[in-house]
Amino acid sequence: MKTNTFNKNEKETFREIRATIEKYQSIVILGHTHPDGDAIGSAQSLSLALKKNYPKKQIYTPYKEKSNWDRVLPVVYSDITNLKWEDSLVILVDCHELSRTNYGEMKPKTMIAIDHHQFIQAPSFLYWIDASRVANCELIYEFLNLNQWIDSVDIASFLFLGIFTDSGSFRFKGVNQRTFSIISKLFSWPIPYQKIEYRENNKTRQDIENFRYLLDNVDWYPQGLFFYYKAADQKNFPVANEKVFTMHINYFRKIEDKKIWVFFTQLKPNDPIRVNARSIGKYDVAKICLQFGGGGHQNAAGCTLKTWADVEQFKSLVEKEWVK
Ligand SMILES: [Mn+2]
Repeated sequence: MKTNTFNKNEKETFREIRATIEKYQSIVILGHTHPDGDAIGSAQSLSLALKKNYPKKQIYTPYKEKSNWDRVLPVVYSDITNLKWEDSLVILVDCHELSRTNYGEMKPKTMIAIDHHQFIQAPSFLYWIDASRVANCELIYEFLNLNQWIDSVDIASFLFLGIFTDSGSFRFKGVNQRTFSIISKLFSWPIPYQKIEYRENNKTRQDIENFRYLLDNVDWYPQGLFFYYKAADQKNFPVANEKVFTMHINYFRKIEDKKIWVFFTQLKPNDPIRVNARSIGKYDVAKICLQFGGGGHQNAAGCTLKTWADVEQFKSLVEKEWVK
């Protein structure tokens, strides 16, 4: 069992991480694809701290997707025209495999991972992975705090962003005394938390229409529910991406006492089927997603399936899990 303290091993790992950073002139910080508040917050806060403390190093935070969070906080989308991957250190944040980023084909010289997602196989490079943390920004906080690098409102705000969003506004499993102790320290800076909260919960009329479609098409069971969106559904209700549905996935947390709920989304014929699974308490969806090459957390995980026959197989595992 993990305790609520930042232990000696963690300190050692973070010293090693810092020593590795010091060896490299060019550093690329990458989060996972479809970056959320935690992936953005982790990369941006770390980047700000490294830029300030190592002004001669080149620190890159490249993205292939824009984030809505740039309306609230100063997200830097780095130009990587002159970046030489083969000479660079890549720091993976909020993920621990290069294939989870938008730069999977690159060949960096070295990699480090700081993550809070579960894994089956540990990375072959230096890493700190702690699945007991509700947000990766808690780990980035520990690293920056150990080095006394939290020295601006922007760094504090990006760290807050990750913890606030990944914890579902401090509601999810993994929120504890340590979380609030970190938040309390971050609040010594004038964090624009109301702007962050507004952006997190702001919805457009289209979002509500998408939610209506979702509710109309849910397959309800006593222990949970499934939602399917197939390529053929584009005719009746066209959508650009799976996010239009998954943004509403946490709504089902408190419907009766559903244990597990899963969205299956396929946008075009023959496209892979994206799986987004959520659960409460002891019901473990990461375990199932890991079997299909995906991953995540006990109560929030995802993977990709090739066919609707795989979906049936996935569902049968869910139906075993929710009666346990
Ligand atoms: Mn995260």
